[in-house]
Amino acid sequence: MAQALREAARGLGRTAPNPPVGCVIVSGGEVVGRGFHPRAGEPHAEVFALRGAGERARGGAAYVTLEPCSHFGRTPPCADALIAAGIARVVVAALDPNPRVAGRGVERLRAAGIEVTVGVQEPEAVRQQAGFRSLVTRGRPWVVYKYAMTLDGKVAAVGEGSGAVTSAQSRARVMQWRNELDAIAVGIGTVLSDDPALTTRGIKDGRDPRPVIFDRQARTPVTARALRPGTIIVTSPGAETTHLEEVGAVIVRAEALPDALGELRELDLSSLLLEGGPRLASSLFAECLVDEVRTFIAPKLLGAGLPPLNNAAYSMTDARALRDVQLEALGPDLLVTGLLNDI
Ligand code: AOF
Ligand code: ZN
Repeated sequence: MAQALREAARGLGRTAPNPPVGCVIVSGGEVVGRGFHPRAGEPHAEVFALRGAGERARGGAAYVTLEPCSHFGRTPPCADALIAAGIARVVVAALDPNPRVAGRGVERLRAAGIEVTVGVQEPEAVRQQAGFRSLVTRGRPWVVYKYAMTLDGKVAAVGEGSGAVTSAQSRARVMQWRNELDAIAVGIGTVLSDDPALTTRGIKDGRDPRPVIFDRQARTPVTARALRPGTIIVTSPGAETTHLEEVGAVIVRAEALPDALGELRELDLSSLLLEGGPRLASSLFAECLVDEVRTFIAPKLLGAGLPPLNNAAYSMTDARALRDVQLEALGPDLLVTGLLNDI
């Protein structure tokens, strides 16, 4: 299953609104086929793994990170393909929350006499599928707030634009995330002060996340580096956006943040990497719309500067505690990740 999860990861950032899924087929004690779902509309992971295995699939075991589907979508049911190939045993990490599947894939396999085990490495799989699961169960993308701060909790100096807080190693990790999440979001303040490009750099076969600029009054300059054909501008219903549409921006109009996120679902964006600034993050946090936090802490002191969140009116007893917290040392920096909402 660990290998199947690694296969699935190859599709991260490319499959929405579908999930990233991986499949490994084992027969006679060796791996005879592997596959992953590359993008919506293309065959599912099981199909690629079965193709690789050919006749060797007969009597073998399939390890799949998501319950094999039982429905006719853009592609035919994987449960039927596994049955037809003579697979004897199926090991599933997580059930599919899609109401068109939701346990029926497993039922179908069992009815055909296949031994099915569910729940192997389920937490890892569910976390990998957070975007897809969020779209299906909540109708909005999974929101990850990433920020880097000094040891005294500042993300930037007062009155200064960008300026790296963390080491090159930490910044390389951010590039991996940009490659793996569907969209990257910033507030108009960050666009005006830093003019970030919001691209993925230094990753082999990397691709750029879709830029999303939260810009209530449509103040994004047409010269902004993040503005390219397909860049999404989230703005208010009455804002004048002709200049932005002329350069290929996609305009999303919404009064409230939950509605804006719902609109991003319609654009097949399942995950959002929120990279600043504190004002947008604070608004999303206040409405419990930040699902996951990824925080770099650099061993530096600034003395004064901007905090990562600035509007929280919580007392310490009301502090939002992260779940499933993981710590990792990255060169001189510490990376802390955890969940604020359930997947
Ligand atoms: C699987 N294996 O690799 C994936 C699955 O429109 P379709 O035919 O691509 O179906 C999409 C749905 O199939 C998706 O919403 C999810 O429920 C499931 N995805 N299932 O057995 C896969 N990607
Ligand atoms: Zn399928």
